[in-house]
Amino acid sequence: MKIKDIILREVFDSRGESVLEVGIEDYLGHKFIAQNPYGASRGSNEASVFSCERAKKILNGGLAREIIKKNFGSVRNFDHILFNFDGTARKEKIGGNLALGLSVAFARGLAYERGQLLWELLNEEFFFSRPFRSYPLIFSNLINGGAHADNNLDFQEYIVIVKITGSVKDTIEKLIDFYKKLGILLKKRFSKKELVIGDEGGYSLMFENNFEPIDILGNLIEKERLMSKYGLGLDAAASNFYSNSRYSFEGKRISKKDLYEKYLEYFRKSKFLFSIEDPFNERDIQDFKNLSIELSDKLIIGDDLTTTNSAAILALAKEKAINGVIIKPNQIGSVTESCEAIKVAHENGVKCIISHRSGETEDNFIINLARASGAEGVKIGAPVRERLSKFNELIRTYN
Ligand code: 2PG
Ligand code: MG
Repeated sequence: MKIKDIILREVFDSRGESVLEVGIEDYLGHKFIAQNPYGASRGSNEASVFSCERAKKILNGGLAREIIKKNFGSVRNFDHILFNFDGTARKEKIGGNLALGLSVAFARGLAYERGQLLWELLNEEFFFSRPFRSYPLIFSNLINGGAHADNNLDFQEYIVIVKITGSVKDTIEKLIDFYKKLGILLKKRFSKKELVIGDEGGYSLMFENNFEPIDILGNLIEKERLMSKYGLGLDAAASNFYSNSRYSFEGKRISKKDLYEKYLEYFRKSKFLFSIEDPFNERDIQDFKNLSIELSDKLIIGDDLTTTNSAAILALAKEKAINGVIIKPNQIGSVTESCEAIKVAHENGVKCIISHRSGETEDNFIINLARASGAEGVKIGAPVRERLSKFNELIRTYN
């Protein structure tokens, strides 16, 4: 694909924060757009994020010259221009949001030129045209806490993990129904007329303690007779309630040992709890390892811990600190590196959950990445408002 022009725009995400939109134009006048999401709780090793103004300066200061009027035959070739121009681990020279925007927009253009769907192009180039037939599990965050809500929950996300059975559309319809029933139940339980919604569409209320949402969700799963299709997961995002070697938990400052005991208690008490993401501060690898040994039949997932970085995923997989990983393309800043991260994870027995961010855009690239790579999960928030766009893309992409 030969690129005629690059257009950068400042647009807004689901939280009203400014995000960069990248457009690429070919010589026939077709435009291919990418918008990157942004996260409220970010791992410290994530790719850097620049303002639109700064991205424009970088583009005009030499990067555009490397791209415009040039012909690129693969996403990898295109991305290598970005890597060579940047040369830093966290895209500190060009910004992860500019890099990923260019990379995704280019992939869209190349797919169009070849008459392929985006996921087909990615599957062919990065996953050896392996025909993945399985559906991903849907990780849908129905109760929000931590940095995503204004309530007393220390954990960031209470997630239902849904198996797709029958059609994708029917599965989503049932999930929407479950989400609405949860709303009715919470209104009654807390005597509220209206419910506050957190960053990812989940309900945000003052609960009795950090376990109560798990209990409420578990009871609803049983009431709705969804035991064979629904599980539960937590994203503790524990770096956010960690400081000076202690965790702030239900108003107390507790040790990692106490937190570890809490997790064991929760997994014992809830027969539906199946996964936990970032259970400890992102630097405390030994604690991830201990939990992985103790809960060997559960999914212990890295996110802030791994930041979609192949080397980190490999090291943590080898240490058996995780058996699941969150893949967020904007944490690393290119399509090629996101695909590499998935490949490394899969080669080392780690399951991949391709994830949205708390500040989302209309861009549905992540669903295509999941389909292309045979990812085991997609994490896309509650089935409501702007998050529905990802659910709709699931219907389009997997049917
Ligand atoms: C997470 C994400 C998405 P954020 O921590 O997993 O749910 O949140 O985008 O704020 O990092
Ligand atoms: Mg997370």
